[in-house]
Amino acid sequence: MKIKILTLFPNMFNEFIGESIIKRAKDKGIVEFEIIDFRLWSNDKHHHVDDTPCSGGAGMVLRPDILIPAIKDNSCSNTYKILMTPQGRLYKQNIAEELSKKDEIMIICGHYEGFDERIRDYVDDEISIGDYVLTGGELASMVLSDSIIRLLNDAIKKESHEDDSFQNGLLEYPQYTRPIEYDGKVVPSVLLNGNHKDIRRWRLKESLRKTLKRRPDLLTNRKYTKEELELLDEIKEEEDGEK
Ligand code: 6GU
Repeated sequence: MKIKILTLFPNMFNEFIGESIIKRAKDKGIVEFEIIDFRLWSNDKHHHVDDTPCSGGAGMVLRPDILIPAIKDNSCSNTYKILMTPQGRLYKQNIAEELSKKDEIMIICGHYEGFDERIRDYVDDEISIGDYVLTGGELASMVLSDSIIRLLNDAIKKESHEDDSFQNGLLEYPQYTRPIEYDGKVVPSVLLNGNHKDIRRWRLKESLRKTLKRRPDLLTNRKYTKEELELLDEIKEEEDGEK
């Protein structure tokens, strides 16, 4: 997959693409990055990219006559163009999965107060990473890239994302490692007895328990399996027993 990023702050990406799983994916040829400084599309003396809002108001607005040519010059019919904006659709794991199937994406990072509304007509998608305001789309574009790259074949071991939180619509089950006992707290015995059927059922149950407690909103439209319904009953009985 190719990821093109349009930004005014290309240096912000140096560490991001030079470390860890992202670097490994790049070295293995799973992903290719192109970081594009769209200030190069400004041809006035001071390389201005923004201007004051028409009819007044605070802040500066990114100019369409710079960003739109930069988008056009760096994309082809195959490029899925995404504008990072707090006004976009809210980013979720299912969108990461959708985007991970594309051959080429372009992520456009706005900065300052906003961009000229006409830019919207030149992109395929608008994405926000949450209900808060960032100073620019750069961090958000890294969030997108990271979550997409880890889904690409061979970027990480398949099993390590099959059980991820959200991948099956539930939060991930509790994880433990050695030592078996620490500060009087012990690893649940079911995880030590090597019975894979029991372990799988325990993990599903604890995923359900955690999701129910912390993120009940994730369960609103869930189509439960028969096993999940049984486990939910068990959880309810256990909680009632504790009261
Ligand atoms: Cl994509 N951009 C900015 N500037 N702020 C945000 C955002 C994006 N997503 C959430 N807040």
